[in-house]
Amino acid sequence: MKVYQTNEIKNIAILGSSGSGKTTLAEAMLYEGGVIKRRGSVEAGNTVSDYFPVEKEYGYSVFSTVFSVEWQDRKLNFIDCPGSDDFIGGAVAALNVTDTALMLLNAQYGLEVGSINQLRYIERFNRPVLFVVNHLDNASSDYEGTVAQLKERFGNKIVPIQYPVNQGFGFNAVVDVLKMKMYRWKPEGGVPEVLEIPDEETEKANELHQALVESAAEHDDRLMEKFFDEESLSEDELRAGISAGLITRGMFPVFCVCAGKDMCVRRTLEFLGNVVPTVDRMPRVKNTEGREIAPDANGPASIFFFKTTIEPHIGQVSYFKVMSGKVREGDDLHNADRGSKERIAQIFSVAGQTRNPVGEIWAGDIGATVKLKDVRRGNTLNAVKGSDYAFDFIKYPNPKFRRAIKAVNEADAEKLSELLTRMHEEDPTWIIEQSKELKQTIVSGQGEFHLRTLKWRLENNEKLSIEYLEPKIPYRETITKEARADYRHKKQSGGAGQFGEVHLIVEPYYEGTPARDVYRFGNQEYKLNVRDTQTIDLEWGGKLVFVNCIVGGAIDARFLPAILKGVMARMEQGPLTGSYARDVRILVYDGKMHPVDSNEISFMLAGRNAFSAAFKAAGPKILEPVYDVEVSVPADYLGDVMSDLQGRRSVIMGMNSEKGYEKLSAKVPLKEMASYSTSLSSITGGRASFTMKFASYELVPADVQEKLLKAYAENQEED
Ligand SMILES: Nc1nc2c(ncn2[C@@H]2O[C@H](COP(=O)(O)OP(=O)(O)OP(=O)(O)O)[C@@H](O)[C@H]2O)c(=O)[nH]1
Ligand SMILES: [Mg+2]
Repeated sequence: MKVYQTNEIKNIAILGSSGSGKTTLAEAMLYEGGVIKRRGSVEAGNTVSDYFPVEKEYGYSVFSTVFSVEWQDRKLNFIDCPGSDDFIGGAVAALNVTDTALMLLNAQYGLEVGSINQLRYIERFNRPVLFVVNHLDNASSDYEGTVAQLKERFGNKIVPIQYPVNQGFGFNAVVDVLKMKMYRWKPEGGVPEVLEIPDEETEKANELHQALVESAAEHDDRLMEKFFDEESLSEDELRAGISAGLITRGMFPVFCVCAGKDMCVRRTLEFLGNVVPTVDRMPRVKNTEGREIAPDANGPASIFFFKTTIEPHIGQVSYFKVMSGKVREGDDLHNADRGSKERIAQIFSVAGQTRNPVGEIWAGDIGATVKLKDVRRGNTLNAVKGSDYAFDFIKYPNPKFRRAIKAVNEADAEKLSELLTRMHEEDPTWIIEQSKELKQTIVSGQGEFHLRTLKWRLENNEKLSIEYLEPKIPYRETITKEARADYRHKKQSGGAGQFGEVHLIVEPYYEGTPARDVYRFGNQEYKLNVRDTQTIDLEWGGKLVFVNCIVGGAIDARFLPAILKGVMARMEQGPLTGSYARDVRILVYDGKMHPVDSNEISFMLAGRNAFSAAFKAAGPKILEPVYDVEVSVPADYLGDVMSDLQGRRSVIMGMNSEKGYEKLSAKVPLKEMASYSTSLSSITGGRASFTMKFASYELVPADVQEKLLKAYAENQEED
């Protein structure tokens, strides 16, 4: 492959809901581009893009796949992204390193929830969009309905460039109103006949052509002037106008394909080659410092790694985009994120798992390399040591589904944790947490299916059996009123004795709670003398305020840290259910020592038990994590989704409509979100989606607290 210059390179993400035909389109493009000699199919499990065993097993994409097609002196780099929401991570990474989004729509279903989710990301990245309507050979294909949905959402930014003449079974022709020609294919697809537009189509074609001319003229003043003078534009002028409209997202052209039959694929490649913007025409990216970096081939060499795969027989394959300069085989580069040095032994242009060596690659281009020592996804390598070129800007969506994971055979535990780290490198939305608190390894992902895929890979690729368990909930404990307690720890039965007595008061503590020094319990008033206050930010959230009010040397100052240690031990394993405690103020105001037997352990135990007793007397409550949940659902399912949420102890916070979809926001306890993704998809037939984000800790209702205390007590008995 020749070395392509920055202004000859186009990076395109192929997006669209699951089943819209992205992988099939990729296959047809590779075939028309001469990269493969025969087209494979998803059904046969022999496509270039879905080459992972799990993808062949399931019959759809799990990972994004990079491939390139050389077309009319342009290098078109594509990333075929998985369409399922569960595998959204691949699309998010792709959108970070590509410029144009090719959104494939299934003419049978039009704008699906999957397409709308991805459109939100595309909007967030402000990417130019080309809509391509596929499955036109399907009996229930509805091209007009699909375009109408697009217009309802984007108004007159939607500009059809083609329309099918005979959609449905037997589809084989489109009218192209940029070229003002009709294209017709033989059953095997490929190269079309280019024909004059038949009479019965001319009126419609002219109407659409006029709309295209007007829209193209809108995006370029020079063209607008020409349009006012002559009311028409040449093909090249149309292309220039469309290109300008694409870059500003003022225009979303609509194309047609039948990927399954390889029809209109060449025309799409031609349009991509001629019209969508090259890297150098796109807004500049910013480095992590916010400084704009030009994709300048004469700049310092800098490459950003956006994807990793682990492949049999070769190990880690790292995919990168050249952010600046040129990279050659043999270059030594510096890792801006990890400080290590790397030799780029080989550089490849890729098509799925096929890698073709290329000696050199320029700014804007996408390539791959292997056998790197210490590079992770998100790292940047620079020719200049200490350069501020670093680009780790990929923000993956919050997880929505979590499970505890365990190797069936204890002996495999270590291997499992190594494999999980590797899987996370391949798909960063598989989030692995070794939770000290829950004493579980928690795997979080985008949905039940996402985690089932992980299980499939571990069991089939790595021959390691695992099981998923209910993840525990990271509850918290706190108190709701003040209480006083004292505890004497005494052990004086032979050998080294132990003695320590601690008197303390506890009360709830929140930011800004005023300090007090007078407390009343029963008829007795306690006037305290604050000597020293320590405010501790607890690693699990919340605060502990430890106040030393000891007077008259009742407890020697050297034992205060031991008392605090004892208290912290109980804060780490709360008195109610062994969960972390938070937001408590403790005032140690009295105690007793023994001249010989008092030591650290004595006061640690006395402190812990006095605190425990006071805690239990202070209206102790359990807190649960509550999440902000936002559900996007078609209006006709709103009622069912609302009542389902109400059955999950949720508080509905608000609702607003967004073009045929209702957006519902609610606060829901994590406990009630366990398998929400599965229920939501069964309630709405997969036509809804949601996001969830930790919001706060809230008191659990009394009945829930009761159940938790009972379960904990039963557990204690069993141990
Ligand atoms: N009839 C018909 N079937 C098609 C067409 N394009 C794709 N298909 C079929 O639709 C199914 C889904 O195609 P894929 O290419 O896997 O779809 P995808 O968009 O990659 O799906 P994900 O990988 O899940 O995102 C397969 O069975 C294809 O054979 C088409 O133009 N016409
Ligand atoms: Mg696919």
